[in-house]
Amino acid sequence: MNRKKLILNLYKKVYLIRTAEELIIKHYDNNEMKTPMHMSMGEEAIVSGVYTALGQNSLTFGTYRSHGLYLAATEETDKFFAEMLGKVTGVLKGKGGSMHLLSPNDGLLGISAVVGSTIPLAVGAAFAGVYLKKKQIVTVFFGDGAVDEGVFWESLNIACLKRLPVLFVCEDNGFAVHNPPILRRGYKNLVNIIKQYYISVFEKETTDAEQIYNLTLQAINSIKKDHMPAFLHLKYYRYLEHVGVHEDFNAGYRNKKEFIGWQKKDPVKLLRGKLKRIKVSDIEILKLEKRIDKQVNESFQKAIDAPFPDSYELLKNTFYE
Ligand SMILES: Cc1ncc(C[n+]2csc(CCOP(=O)(O)OP(=O)(O)O)c2C)c(N)n1
Repeated sequence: MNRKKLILNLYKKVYLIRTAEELIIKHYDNNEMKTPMHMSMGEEAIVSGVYTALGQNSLTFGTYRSHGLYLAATEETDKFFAEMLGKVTGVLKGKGGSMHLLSPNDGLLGISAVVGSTIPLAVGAAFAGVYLKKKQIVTVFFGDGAVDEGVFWESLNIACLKRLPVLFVCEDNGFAVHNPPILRRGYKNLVNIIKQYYISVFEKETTDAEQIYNLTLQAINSIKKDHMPAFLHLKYYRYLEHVGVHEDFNAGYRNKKEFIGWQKKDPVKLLRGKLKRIKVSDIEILKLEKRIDKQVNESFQKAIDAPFPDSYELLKNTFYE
């Protein structure tokens, strides 16, 4: 892929994620969406950069904060908004909400509300892939809070021991809800500990999706070449409250000054600036943005107009069926 095409592709994803979430913010307080919202704002470069680098044959798992991952993977918004509104046309017929998005056709196998719970699933999927002789990398996204769960260390251990093709992506926003690592961990530096395992470690503090794309390519190459898992540690700043669509700088656990610093390198603005620097015309950028604005608005309206599931749907796809 040439550089212009790559950056346009990345921009398409980050802009889509941001625009879709801005629409959620606009409507959320009207109480049309009954699902809790863990917003991706601030994190767009990670999911877009990593997902673009993964290639077609890969499998992915995420967390309850995965609007961005779903949109980066699918670039579709009809089923996305319908799910947020609990409509029958949604990803899971309106029964899953924001914390249960998936798209197996795009390799996105699942996300979950239970912190850390998709990490062993990814390791299991990688084990199955090796057993079945599929040349497949499995990527799992998780927050820095998930690292405080025992299941993370057990999964990491078995992936290293069995040299499984897992790409662990730690999206580190520095908080588990409101708690910083100093209140949660009896050790100093996460990455230093991970380096003691048989795993290739990559880390960068950047909001530039192109840099994250390139770092992910390096991680993927190392998995293929060394037959070892890889660990990607990426920092970002969560723009909004832990759950919900508002800012929470009055909550006392962080301050707005920091946020203003991160906003200067906002992933969407940063990539837009890059497009201009590589001489993509304003017209081309605006055309792309307008197309996405239209897609998002039309999808939202379709979701509003769609019916709710019938009550018999409630027990379908469950053990009671
Ligand atoms: C097993 C489990 N324990 C606790 C919770 C409650 N909980 C929800 S989110 C969260 C913090 C997770 O932080 P992190 O993994 O860093 O993800 P972030 O929300 O920052 O994206 C906790 C403890 C949960 N959902 N699941």
